Amino acid sequence: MFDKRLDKKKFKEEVESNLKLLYRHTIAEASQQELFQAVSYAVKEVIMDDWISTQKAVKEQGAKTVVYLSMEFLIGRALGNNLINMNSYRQVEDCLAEMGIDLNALENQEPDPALGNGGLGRLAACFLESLTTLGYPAYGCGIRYRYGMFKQKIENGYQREVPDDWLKDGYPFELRRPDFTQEVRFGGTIHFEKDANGDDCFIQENYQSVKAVPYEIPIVGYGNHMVNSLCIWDAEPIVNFNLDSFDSGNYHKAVEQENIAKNIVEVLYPNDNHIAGKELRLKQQYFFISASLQSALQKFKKTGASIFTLPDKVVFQMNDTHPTVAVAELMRLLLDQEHLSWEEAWGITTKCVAYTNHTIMSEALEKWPIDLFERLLPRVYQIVQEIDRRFVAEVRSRYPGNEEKVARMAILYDKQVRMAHLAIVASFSVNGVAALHTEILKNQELKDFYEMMPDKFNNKTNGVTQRRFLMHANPWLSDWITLELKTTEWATNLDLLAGLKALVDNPAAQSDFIEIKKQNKIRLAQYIKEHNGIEVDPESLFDIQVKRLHEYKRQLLNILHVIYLYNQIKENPEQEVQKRTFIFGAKASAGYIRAKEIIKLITSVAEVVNNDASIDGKIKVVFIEDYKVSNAEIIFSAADLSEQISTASKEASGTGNMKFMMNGGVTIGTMDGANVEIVEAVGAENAFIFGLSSEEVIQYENHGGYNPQDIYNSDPKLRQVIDQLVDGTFAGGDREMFRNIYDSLLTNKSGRADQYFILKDFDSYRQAQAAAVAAYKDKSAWARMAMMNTACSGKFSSDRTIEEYVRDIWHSQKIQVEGK
Ligand code: T68
Repeated sequence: MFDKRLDKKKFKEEVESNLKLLYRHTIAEASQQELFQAVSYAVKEVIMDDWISTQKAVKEQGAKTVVYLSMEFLIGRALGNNLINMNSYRQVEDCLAEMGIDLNALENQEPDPALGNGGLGRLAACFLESLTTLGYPAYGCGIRYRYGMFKQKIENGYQREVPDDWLKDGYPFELRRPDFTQEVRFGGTIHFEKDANGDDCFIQENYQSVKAVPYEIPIVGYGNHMVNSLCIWDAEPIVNFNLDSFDSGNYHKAVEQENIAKNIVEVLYPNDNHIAGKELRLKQQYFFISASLQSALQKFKKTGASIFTLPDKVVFQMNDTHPTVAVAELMRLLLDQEHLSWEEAWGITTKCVAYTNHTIMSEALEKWPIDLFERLLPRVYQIVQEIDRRFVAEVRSRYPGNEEKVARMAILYDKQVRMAHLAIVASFSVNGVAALHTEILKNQELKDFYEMMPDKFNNKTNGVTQRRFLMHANPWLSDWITLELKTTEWATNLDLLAGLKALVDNPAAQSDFIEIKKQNKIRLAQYIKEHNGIEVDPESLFDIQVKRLHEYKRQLLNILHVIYLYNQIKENPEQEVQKRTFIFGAKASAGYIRAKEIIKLITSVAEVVNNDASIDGKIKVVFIEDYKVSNAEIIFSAADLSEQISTASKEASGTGNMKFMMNGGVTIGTMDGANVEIVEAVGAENAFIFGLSSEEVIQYENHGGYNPQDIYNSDPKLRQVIDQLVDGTFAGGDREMFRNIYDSLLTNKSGRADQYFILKDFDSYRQAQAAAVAAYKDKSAWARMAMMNTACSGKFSSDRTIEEYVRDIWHSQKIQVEGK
């Protein structure tokens, strides 16, 4: 049932009135962007009612609120998804069509808010959507970056970063809330004095401060009238910019304050799984955490409840260590503003904060130099010192004489603040994001902590929302599922997809499934033609790897295998081969040179392969520019093969793997992250698994690696591929262009040779690829496999993940919202 408030006549009037109000235009005069804005405001108008009712219901029902603290929320476009969740997509689509407006074209006018890097930020967005759909009061707290993740342009095969000016036309779904402004202070000096009541009181002087102004974005639940909020903080100068001032001292001060504020929220750091350790980043962290916690405490205090009941009403979930300064900031507010004792404040804090770990990559472990931390956050640092002092005393009493353990576990060590240790010590829950990842945390990375406090540790395997990644991304498959299952209930109960298992051997169902996949491949082929100017054949096997570019994710293994295939085809021109299209999409962090070299290699191989008439188009290689949430939705649904080929033990979970699976993509992958659970759910016969296990990788790593030269010497076809990196084949004769990549595989000039076991896994990958292609020949068997993947993907809904967080960590309650 569509939302009655989006009645066609009313909706049309609303759009017309918005166009007039915003632009003094009629429908005929309006540009596509203006139409997008007017339609979005018309939708927002309806959302507002539910937003207000939700606020009221939360207050009245007094349920516990989940506050999800995250530096990143990769929310993607809102218009289409809001309509899906309001059960009104088709209704509005028809209504607009009658007005001569194409909803799909309007959706493409929306900026794709890229306030995140990759999996971690997208997970936060899926979680907010699931929390809302399931009826739990929650809000996300983050940063309103002026520029989000950069836009990627490929020029001459190289990545160029272009600023993402997502706010340039105005973002219709946000709401500025100046009434809830907070002040955040940096630096200065502190001392304590007695106040009028004789209480100790901390005085901070000569500090810099900025105003934190919240903007709220509605998060619309599916079919339940619930609307939670994502609150993102903007920074503004605290002094008023007085242009009439002739006092140049004031003028400069005002400009300076303006710049300090502007800088903080200027741009998202474009690194995933890597920490640059810049002062501005710590400023961003403290800025949004201090604002969020002050605001949460104010809201709580308005209810009049005793501060000691805070843990019954709020839980702060820290999305990785980036928000971990929350531990000390909450202590500061409880000590200095609420005047609690240390024990009282610690008692509350440790019942309110929980921590999710997303990586074991050592370069992603956040550590701040103490001098920087202390200079920027003097009072917070004092508190961290005291937390560390008490914790170290506890470790010493538990493990007398074991100073090595103390050194390994301390929060402050080697002139650094170890944020993960601070998070673990204070949190009542520490979770990994897939079963294998959590085991590695417990047995390797965080072993000391697990031994000392085993009860805190738990696993929460990631999930993704089927409303965006199936219903919105793949309307054809969604309609078919609804038809076959005779219900739309799978929208909120993805386990129902298991009902499709009954159809996997049914020839008619198989051919429907194949036809839907083909339509999605045609849609992607059109996108590729339009955006990359490359013609690809929708009849070919679509083999897709889309994710951030990182050495551990091994896009290099994939492209080396493509080179191998190319060589084979050239050597055996008569041999029948399966036509294949290898599709890549990946952004590299701006400063990650090796990752950028790998992009150049992929685009260079594409250039040669796609233009070699002698191979008769048997393989094509496409690098999709600017991989982002909006084109991801088109990409996942079009895959035959889903590449999940990280070095085992390195990918904490992965979530793209789940999006492909839901859409009937078959995994070719290693036993890493959530792939393990995907294979467990779908059966090993419905996936192509290869490579070293995580135990084997860890074994090798503990013994200094392995010798790739042995493999290079014993596998002539692989050797040919590696040699082609430096014989100019893919570099127009330039032998140096890919020298660094070559060296990284064979020598240990920069660290361990072949650190990510590419040569070691190559043969096994080649075999898995061959097996996949052989399986693809049998259309019916392949359709069965693909359908099994969709049918078994129920577990990977973020609804399941959220229910587990609620059951084991948050203990929050659902609320009811009355729709108008
Ligand atoms: C990802 N992490 C994991 N990090 O790599 C992925 N890092 O396996 C997992 O599925 C996903 O988190 C969700 O749990 C990231 O995406 C970052 O983006 C990041 C950002 C800043 C600093 C460090």
